[in-house]
Amino acid sequence: MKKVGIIMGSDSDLPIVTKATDILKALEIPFEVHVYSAHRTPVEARDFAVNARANGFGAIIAAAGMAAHLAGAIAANTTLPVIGIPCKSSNLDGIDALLSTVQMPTGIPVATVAINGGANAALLCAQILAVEDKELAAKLDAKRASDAAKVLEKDAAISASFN
Ligand code: RP5
Repeated sequence: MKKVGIIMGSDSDLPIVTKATDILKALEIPFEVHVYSAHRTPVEARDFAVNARANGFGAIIAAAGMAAHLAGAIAANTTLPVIGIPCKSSNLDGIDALLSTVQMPTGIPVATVAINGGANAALLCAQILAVEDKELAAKLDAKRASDAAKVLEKDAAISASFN
């Protein structure tokens, strides 16, 4: 199976990235995690993206906060799918990172998830890889069913209290 590359702009983004790694581990998807910054280590960030396909990656998650150019800078250097996670790491509550990540120019797309949306970034990667992987698709179907069952349990509890 292709690997997922996870790049974060700073180790202070790790709590958000952990939401993604937890999902990837549960789905048994191989991944690598690195700290590369579009601003502080632009050469390393670029090199990772340029070599990612040859190095066995199938999708890349880029998590960054503030003036979050990391996902865009990665996407500029690969045609692998790039999922951007805007991180809430400033006194602008992540709106700065959201706009910096989502507002990409035509031709260089970044699939942007919600502010701090680490879990959905991993699930989106899984869904991309599952296009060509029936076993992974079955795991995703099972997770959806399990998640739905949990909601119905909550409905039953709430219904028992109020209805
Ligand atoms: C961004 O600046 C990082 O992705 C992080 O979210 C934010 C703050 O970085 P640190 O000052 O904590 O290293 O580039």
